[in-house]
Amino acid sequence: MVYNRIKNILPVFRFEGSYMKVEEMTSGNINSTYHLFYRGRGGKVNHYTLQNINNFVFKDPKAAMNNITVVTEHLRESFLAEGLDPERRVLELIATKAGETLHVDQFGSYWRAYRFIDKATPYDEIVKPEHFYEAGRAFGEFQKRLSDFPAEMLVETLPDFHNTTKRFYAFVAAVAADAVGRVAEVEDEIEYVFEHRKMSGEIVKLLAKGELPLRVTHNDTKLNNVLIDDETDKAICVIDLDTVMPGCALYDFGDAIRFGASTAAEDEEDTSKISLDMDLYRRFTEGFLSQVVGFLTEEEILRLPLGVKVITCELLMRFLTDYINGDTYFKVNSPRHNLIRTHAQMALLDDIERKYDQMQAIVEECYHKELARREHMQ
Ligand code: GN1
Ligand code: MG
Repeated sequence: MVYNRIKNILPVFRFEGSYMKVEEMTSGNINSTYHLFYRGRGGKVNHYTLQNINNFVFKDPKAAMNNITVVTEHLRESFLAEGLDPERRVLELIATKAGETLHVDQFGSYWRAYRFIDKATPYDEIVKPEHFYEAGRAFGEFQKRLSDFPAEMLVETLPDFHNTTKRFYAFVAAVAADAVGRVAEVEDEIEYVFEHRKMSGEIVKLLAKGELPLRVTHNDTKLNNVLIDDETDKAICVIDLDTVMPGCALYDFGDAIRFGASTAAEDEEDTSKISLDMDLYRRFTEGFLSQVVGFLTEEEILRLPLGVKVITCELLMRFLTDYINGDTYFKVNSPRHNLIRTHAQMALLDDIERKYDQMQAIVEECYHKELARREHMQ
């Protein structure tokens, strides 16, 4: 039972009221997340999020928590400076009774808690197209609010997270090791990765040459990492802040499109259902550009479509690497899950390549519209 997994952890945190129930939230691929309900004063229900941090992935959970603390403080201040209430806009950590943001249990497992933002939904897929404009606006705004954040205050919790060149080498090493004997059955997929090798390293090269800048970015911009208010249908809060680190704006744009503008789930088995929805692509682009024009360089903006291609290839490599390694990183619901995810990314990447010129044209068009809109406002 879910309750048994967390019952010893509950008394550790400063949750207010009496425990009512717990629901497991299943959409994340890394951490385990629980929604807690407490009966507070006057019968009011207090909601909390409790998370078990995957410390196979996050080797230094303390550093990750320190990053989250300073980033959420910065965001809170930035909202307050504009007279906006941060309560539903920024994640708020709940401390332990000892005053810590992190609890280590008797098994050496790491736990943290947030105030749960209720009446808002992290969607796994698009149900209303306007939500995707909102997601674009929210992720763009997130980068904008962190554009004056001192990056040196952040520890790189997952070094080289989007370094696709190193991801490629890790993939090659996995193939060479063939730890669980799966290589023979994925020869075509391996060849596909080799065919895309050059393209996958393009952003890394541009960063190294200084043609793209490093910025503080979210690095995991899946649609379900932004909360949409149930009443207003507006994006209110960007969540899942473990990967906030110095990164590249193109990856945040790219990963959001990869996940949210695909016509099917990241693990859809029927690849004939998978394509890039250009209406959704345009909506996200409009939302994103409504925020980032002004602080991203023109070069970054015009190169945003490259982020979509590269990040889709990155995830393809990561899923395939994990399949070859015997599913040690991502949560899987069957032994084929990572292979299914790999095939889905291959189908999506094929479609992205077919539509690439169109994607580029849309970014240019939206950029010029946004510039014109701003000029008009002055
Ligand atoms: C993981 O935990 P979740 O589901 O938000 C992963 C992302 C991948 C994503 C693929 C720390 O994110 O990088 O894009 O799965 N997070 C980490 O679904 O590796
Ligand atoms: Mg995550």
